[in-house]
Amino acid sequence: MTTETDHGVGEAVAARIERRWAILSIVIVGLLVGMATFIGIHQATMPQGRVETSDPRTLHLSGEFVESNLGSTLEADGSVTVRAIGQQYSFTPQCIVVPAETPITLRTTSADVVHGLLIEGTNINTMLVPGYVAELPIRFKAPGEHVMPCQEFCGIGHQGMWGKVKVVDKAAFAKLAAARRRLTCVD
Ligand SMILES: [Cu+2]
Repeated sequence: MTTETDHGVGEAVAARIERRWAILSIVIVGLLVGMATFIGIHQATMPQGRVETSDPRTLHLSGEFVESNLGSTLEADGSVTVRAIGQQYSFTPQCIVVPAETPITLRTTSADVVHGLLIEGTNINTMLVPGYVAELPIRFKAPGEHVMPCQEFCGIGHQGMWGKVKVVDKAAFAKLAAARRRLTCVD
């Protein structure tokens, strides 16, 4: 049987535990708010690790994104660099040719508005922002074809903005690369 005093003691214990939990939850909320504030301020005040810019107004005149420099290149170390641009409403080159089982660096930018670049069946998915270079590493396991749609609404012709990636056998690519400096699969 509980007495009056027992009841009072129990109530005091319950109140103390309740207060402790209340303080703990306030501390947790405070900690999270503090973390979010710190991360937000830190990100806003620190420069990003690596930002590469390009001038969309002179893209076609000079620099690495001039038309004659677009497409795939076999580098001296055996890797491949692909340069492409997005513009309303196509990619240049329209069809990218790359070798399988090879480290590939994709370097892209936009000549006008924001576009998106997605290679179906891979984790390649980036935005092409005018003024900035988007660089991504890719590696294809096997030869095949992948569609490459623009995944960012970029205007009235957006739904027609598609490209293609053709992955060929490593030896076949080397043969193509021996004949031409910049490769594409556009006939
Ligand atoms: Cu687009």
